[in-house]
Amino acid sequence: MAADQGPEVVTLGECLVAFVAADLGPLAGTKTFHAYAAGAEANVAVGLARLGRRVSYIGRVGDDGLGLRIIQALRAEGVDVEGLVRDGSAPTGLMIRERRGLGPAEVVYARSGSAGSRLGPEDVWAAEARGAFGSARWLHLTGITPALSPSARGAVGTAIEVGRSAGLTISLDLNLRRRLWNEDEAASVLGGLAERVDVVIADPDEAAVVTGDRHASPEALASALLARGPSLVVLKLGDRGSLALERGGSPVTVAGLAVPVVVDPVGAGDAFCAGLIDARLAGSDLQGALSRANACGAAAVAAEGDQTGLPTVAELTRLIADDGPDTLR
Ligand code: KDG
Repeated sequence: MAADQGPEVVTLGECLVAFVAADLGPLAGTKTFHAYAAGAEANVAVGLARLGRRVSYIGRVGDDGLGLRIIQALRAEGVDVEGLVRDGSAPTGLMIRERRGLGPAEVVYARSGSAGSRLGPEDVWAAEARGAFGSARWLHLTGITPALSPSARGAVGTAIEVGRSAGLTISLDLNLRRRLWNEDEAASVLGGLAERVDVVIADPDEAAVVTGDRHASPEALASALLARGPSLVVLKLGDRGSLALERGGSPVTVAGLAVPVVVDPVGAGDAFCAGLIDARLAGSDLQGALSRANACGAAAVAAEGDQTGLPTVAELTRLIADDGPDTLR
């Protein structure tokens, strides 16, 4: 693969089809769902592709219509899906979620034993053999994948080894999913992974699970995570924006963009990661990277589905400038 055409970013994980409630209200009474491609790392991949980055995605979907739907959706976004295998031995994983006007929305997974959970080290080695890591500068991982199965956890470890020897910057979004594993196991595995990557991204709740300090301030949480070994820790603070702490530096905070109507909050963190990675690849300082990341997160929650609102470069530029008209006509 020629370096100027190969991926700049590699990511891996489980792609799902998300059935998102069409209307607000409890799942028990929801009649209509809209289907979207989802999965944290796939969301990041699409976010980066919309920002003009070349991205390669490694994973498995079932050899079924839903798997095909995911492959077609990612391909249409320009994501390299050569490493997204159709595995005939298991179905594509599903996520069903309600939308609420008030209070947390319930998520139901149907992914145990899914094709995505069969991801393994061999999938990473195959991508490496195809040259996917050769041109790349960044590897993005999340804490969801190691929760899926022993083989998926192995794939994450292998990706870190391969990424490290290829000289990539490696980011890990802790993405704690309490429906996939218990907190003690998550804290131990995610804490171990945080020691092996360059950039750790988390929200305060996830950071507290790993550091064990539930009463610490965001600054103290970032500093405790930094002590684990990464050179940069970034905390997502929701509508308060974000905070970054680099080794040897002082905390940098950037306020979030006001979002008048939150249509669907899921996927904001992945959009944030896409903006952050894109900005760091472009050489942005922390202030600029957090602004870009915050704006991507805000854009994502203003539309239904994880990927619908991920901004293009032009949309992001208008959003950050915030001095244009209400309507473009
Ligand atoms: O961050 C969004 C993800 O939570 C969603 O797309 C599904 O990957 C997913 C998960 O495991 O929760």
